[in-house]
Amino acid sequence: MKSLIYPLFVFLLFVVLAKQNIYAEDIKNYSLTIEGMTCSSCKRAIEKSVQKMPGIIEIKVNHQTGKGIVRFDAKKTNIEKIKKTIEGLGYKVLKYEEI
Ligand SMILES: [Cu+2]
Repeated sequence: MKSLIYPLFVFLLFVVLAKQNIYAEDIKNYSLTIEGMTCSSCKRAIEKSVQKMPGIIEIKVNHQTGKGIVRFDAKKTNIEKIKKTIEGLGYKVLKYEEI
């Protein structure tokens, strides 16, 4: 019985590491250029709505520059869905680019 513990441990460690690796490959970062933000309420509205979407890890936007960065799990969402959410609030996504 004792001789089984070590191989089992190695196997489980391998499974965990393999899963993390796959996970890391699915994480995408995009830069955003958004038109229409005029104040910090606009910034908060966008960040709050996008953050609620499944698969979003982080979103940060700047209402002064109109720029933003979003980080998400590509298995759960995509940039088009994020764009739709932002545009559903009344802003326009002029440009997005994977970084
Ligand atoms: Cu505003």
